[in-house]
Amino acid sequence: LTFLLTIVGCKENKSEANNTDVTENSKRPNIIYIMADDHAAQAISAYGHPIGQLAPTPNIDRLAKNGAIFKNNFCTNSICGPSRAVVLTGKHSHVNGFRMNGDRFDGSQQTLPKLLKEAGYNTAIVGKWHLHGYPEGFDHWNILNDQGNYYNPQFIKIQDTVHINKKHIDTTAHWTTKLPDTTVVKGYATDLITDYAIDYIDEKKNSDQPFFLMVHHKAPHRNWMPALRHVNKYDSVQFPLPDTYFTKHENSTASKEQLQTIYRDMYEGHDLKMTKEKGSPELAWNPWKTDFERMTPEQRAAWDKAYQPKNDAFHDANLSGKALAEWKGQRYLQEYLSTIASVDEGIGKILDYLDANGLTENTIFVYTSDQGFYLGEKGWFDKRFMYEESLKMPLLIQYPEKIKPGTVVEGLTQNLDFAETFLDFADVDIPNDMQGKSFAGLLDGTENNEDFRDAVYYHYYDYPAFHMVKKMYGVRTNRYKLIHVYDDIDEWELYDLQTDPKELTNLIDDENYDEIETKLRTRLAELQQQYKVTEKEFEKAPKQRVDNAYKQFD
Ligand code: SGN
Ligand code: CA
Repeated sequence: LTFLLTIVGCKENKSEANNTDVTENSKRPNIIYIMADDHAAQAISAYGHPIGQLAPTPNIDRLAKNGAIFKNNFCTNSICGPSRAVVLTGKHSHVNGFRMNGDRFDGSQQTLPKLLKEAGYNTAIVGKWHLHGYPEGFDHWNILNDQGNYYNPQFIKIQDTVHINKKHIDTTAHWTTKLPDTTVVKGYATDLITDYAIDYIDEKKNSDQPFFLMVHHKAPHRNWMPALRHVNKYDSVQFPLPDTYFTKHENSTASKEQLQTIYRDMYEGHDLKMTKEKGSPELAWNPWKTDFERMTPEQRAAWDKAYQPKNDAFHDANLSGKALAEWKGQRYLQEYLSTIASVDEGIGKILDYLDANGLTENTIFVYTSDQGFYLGEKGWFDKRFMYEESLKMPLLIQYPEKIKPGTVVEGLTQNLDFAETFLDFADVDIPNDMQGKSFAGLLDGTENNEDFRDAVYYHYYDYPAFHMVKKMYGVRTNRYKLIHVYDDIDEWELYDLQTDPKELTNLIDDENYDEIETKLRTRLAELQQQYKVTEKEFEKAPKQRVDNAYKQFD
């Protein structure tokens, strides 16, 4: 290991003993990294947004109370697989090679779990993987097949593939081409993943070896199916729809041309659980039947019993136009937030388990989401844009040994920094080729928020694809954001987050901002140089593909 580290180089050399001496291990912190899928900060009560206040997350909030809440944590590329690849490698998408969801993660490269494992940690992942291929660098894993399903999901365990790798399947194949004999487990995904996490901790709790456990929920990813115990949870709550719900997207072509508008693009059956007609449980537009057809007859009956009265009431109301669009926004929020209820309960269960077993003090407990999410702002769901709702990732960390209760981190941090921060806390050398920066100093109070970072770099590539959000890259500072949208258009957007936090006024042609624009362009170019961005990153998709995609998704 030392030899390897010398070759690749380290940002800061920790003592060699720390990497090899197992007696040191008992003092190293355990790391529990919990990442939800598409959990918006607006939907976590500790973040103070009105939606979160009406659908509180008391257990996630415990982390803010006992540890730290991050107010300016950003992803580098707002989409699932790429965010996960950044977390695993501490490198931007163009360096780790996973730019968009269809890509395949090169598991042979250096990753956080591999580094921790080499340094004496036991490593594990349970839940969503979504990087195609199978996890490497983990002693234990039990992952959802592809995106996973809420009810009776299919899991793939390490044992399955050890066997499979040798005998049956081509591990370079895409997930969906040939599934191994995986296990369909009866139950609800969020609860199962929580239980698997606790089983693993329970097994490791008396070991001398510290552990690193990644717990990746499917929830609250589309199609937002709550657990049966929560199907009526928010029926009588009126959530505030954002005042930008019907905005016209005056000066952003990408915003105009996206296909992620709640009242236009959501599937009435599959997503909004609307029925075809009064008195019938038959779902309206439901193109991917498998989410519902996999339920047992008992589960489905309980589900229909809960939804029938509210769906019948909807038919009676006979809504149209704006009222219908607003109703859909309400239904979406009810579904999304009641799906989160189980995630929050699961966090509570794990925290209680740690408390009861004396593990809390020496465990770094992280809660985050792979990116932000839209809860009706600008009329949208999903993510992908470089605007705040999608760019910001919630992040809360509890670590009693190093973090004072009630710490608020305002510095500009990123998922790019996670790997380095964990290595830092675990006292493992940080390789030079990682592109983030440990924010441990912001947590133990040895570093200033203002000095941590002045600007973050972003690049989204997944176009043409579902939701048709155009390719874009840009820079965000404390106050401003400059975005270049490219591919079938070439458009720049500039926002002043202080005067226009909802990013509705594109200032790119405003002369008063010329000087700021020039500075941002310079900073953007510097960041691209620092992160080793090459011309190759700005390739355009063939026009034919774009046209076909619009036909397919529209
Ligand atoms: C699915 C969803 C999309 C979502 C992508 C990516 N549709 O395709 O709405 O944007 O995943 O999400 S669904 O109806 O099939 O759920 S990601 O979090 O995996 O990147
Ligand atoms: Ca996601």
